[in-house]
Amino acid sequence: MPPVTKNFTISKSNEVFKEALKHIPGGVNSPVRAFGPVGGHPIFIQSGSGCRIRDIDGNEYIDYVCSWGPLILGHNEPYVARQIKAAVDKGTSFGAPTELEVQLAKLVKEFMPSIDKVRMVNSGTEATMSAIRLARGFTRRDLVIKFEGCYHGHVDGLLIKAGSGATTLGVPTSPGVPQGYIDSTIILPFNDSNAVENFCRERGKEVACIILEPVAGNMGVVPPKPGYLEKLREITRHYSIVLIFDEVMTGFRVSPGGAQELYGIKPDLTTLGKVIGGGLPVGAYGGRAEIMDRVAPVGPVYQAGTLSGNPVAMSAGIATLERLRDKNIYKQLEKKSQCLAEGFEKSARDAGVKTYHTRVGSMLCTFFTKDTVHDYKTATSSDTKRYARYFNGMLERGVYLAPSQFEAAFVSAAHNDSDIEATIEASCQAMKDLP
Ligand code: KE4
Repeated sequence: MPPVTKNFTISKSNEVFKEALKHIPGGVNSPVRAFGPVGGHPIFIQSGSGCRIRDIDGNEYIDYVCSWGPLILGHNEPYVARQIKAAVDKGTSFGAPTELEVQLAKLVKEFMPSIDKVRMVNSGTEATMSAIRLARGFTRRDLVIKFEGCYHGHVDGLLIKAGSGATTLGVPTSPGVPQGYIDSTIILPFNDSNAVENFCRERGKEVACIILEPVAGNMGVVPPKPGYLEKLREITRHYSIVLIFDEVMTGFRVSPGGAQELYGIKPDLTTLGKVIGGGLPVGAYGGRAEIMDRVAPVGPVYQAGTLSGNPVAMSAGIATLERLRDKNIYKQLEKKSQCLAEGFEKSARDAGVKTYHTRVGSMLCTFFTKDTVHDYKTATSSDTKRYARYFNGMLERGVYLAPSQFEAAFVSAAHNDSDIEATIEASCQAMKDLP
């Protein structure tokens, strides 16, 4: 790994960014890509292959964003790419069912036995929005409990004390959310089952669902405390509240069967995204047949989508999950992710930088704080300016991390040992360079 890429320049990216600003709000199609919080401008990517991406200035980076999680197999994985191309040759969309949708549905059920039936949509946001409407329709209750710092996409009722870009940009509760939504969304601290118990003791019978990221990945990575998920399952059973695991990020990521497999908890509904589409736009929600059979056309809860189950996107998802049947992939991911996390931790310690490190499977985070991080309050105690300097130090050394302290780094099957070593070396130098 070169100490710092000598002629590191992003002049072409800056030029295109200026042009983009004229046509697209903030020059980006998703705020968290904007680089604002890390003090720069977004770099425009030309191509990706394996674990590396190249920008339009010709700089190459080892990529730990991996499209924010979908690319667990890496960029342009040959089998996935072949299947996408073959699907395109047969036509891109029919607005009618194809066998591919049935194939992907069966694969999802194979990985996640808690899912009796599953509906494909086009994003994680659509999945969580639909799951909440379904939970409300099924229980005929209005209240939704979510947790501070968890992010479930830009659903009106959930953009309250939300994580990811909402926190990064300092607007965890978005303007434009009607008071009615705010009143029916109860925000509680993550990892605090007493808070849930106390609320439900008073109003449990009004609560339609509890939705959470079983491993929070949008305030940085914050694992559930031992017993936390079990307690939520117990409380939701007691009050007949629908328990929704938002596994858009953790699904097929922290283990083949996601967090529900890793922690042995069976939610009532699961929302999925990212990996399920293998880099193409796919979301899904699924769970107990008794609940899912309330979805139109078989039930009254309406949800629809022009491109839901799109054959090209289905092909990408099927190819990805077929490859993920090889459990050795997860063994390798665990080994490489552990090595990387230990390397990050050592690089900070050797440089005398106060950090706190978390990891679940191949999603990990370095918090620039001396606190132990277990919820939104401790996560946001991090020094985001220090993270920004570290981010840029890594970028100039050819390592592409999330341009926000409140995101996860993802390892893919395409990262090999030398990539991990090079990343750790870059981290040692970037940490030493921190003022
Ligand atoms: P999408 O609508 O972006 O496909 O999924 C929304 C979503 C739902 N649930 C969880 C747990 C999620 O992490 C997400 C989206 N994650 C962010 C990154 N933390 C997507 C990146 C972005 O917003 O550009």
